[in-house]
Amino acid sequence: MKLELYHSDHSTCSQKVRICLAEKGLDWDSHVLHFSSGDHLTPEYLKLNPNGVVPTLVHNGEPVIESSVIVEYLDEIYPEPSLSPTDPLLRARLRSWMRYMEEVPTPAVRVPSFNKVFRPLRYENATPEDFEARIEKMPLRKAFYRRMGQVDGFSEEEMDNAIAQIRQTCERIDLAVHEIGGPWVLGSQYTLIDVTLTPLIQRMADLGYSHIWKSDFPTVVAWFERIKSRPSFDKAFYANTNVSEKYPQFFAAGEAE
Ligand SMILES: N[C@@H](CCC(=O)N[C@@H](CS)C(=O)NCC(=O)O)C(=O)O
Repeated sequence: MKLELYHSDHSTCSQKVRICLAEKGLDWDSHVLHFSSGDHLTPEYLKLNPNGVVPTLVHNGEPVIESSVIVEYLDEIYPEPSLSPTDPLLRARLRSWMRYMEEVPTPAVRVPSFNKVFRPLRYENATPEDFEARIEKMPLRKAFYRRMGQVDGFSEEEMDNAIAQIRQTCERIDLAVHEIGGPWVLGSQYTLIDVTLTPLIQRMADLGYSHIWKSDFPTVVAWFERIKSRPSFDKAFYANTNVSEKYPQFFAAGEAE
């Protein structure tokens, strides 16, 4: 059984898979891709992942793409320790949470991430022609990058909307942990939704937005402390996986957490 992961140190979708691999205690071969060098858009990589994004898991030579699909696949082929409930109703709740996580907080987190770090890092010094040529090569997200723009970044309205979506996510985590009694989102079992929400909350903390949950949602604060005390957290967030650490030039002193 050979597992290879094509990933990026600071990509939240890659971090979701690294946490899952760590929770399962699995060994895997690492292939780190660098977006600024276009590693994710080479013909060889596009054969593995036609979407031109990370992560991609290769299991015994077979590629599996999409971070949520990858963590579910890992949970099926390595069922112990299990990261999904057995009860059908709880399984339905897990799937609903996974859809919500993909539809709401995952795209929301990209907006402040690109405004603060990735747009200035990757595109500020490119010529407009180079920016356009790089976007044209992307199988997905052409519209996302054009909406961002090379110079202006996402609008204030998009930023406000993204922050409201993260706030709603925290409200729902708070409600779930509070009502069901925790300690995890679905109750007593730590599951794939705790795994996949972790890098999103961590990125927001890293960008300096932890006040969103610290001001109103003490249950989220306590849930995230429990998350961070699991050994899988430090394994997935090794050195330089937080953007404030890797790209300190975009942060004021004490801004990130
Ligand atoms: N739905 C995909 C999204 C993957 C994705 O967006 N990955 C980002 C990093 S988190 C990426 O590769 N971005 C490349 C780029 O922006 O050019 C998944 O969950 O695997």
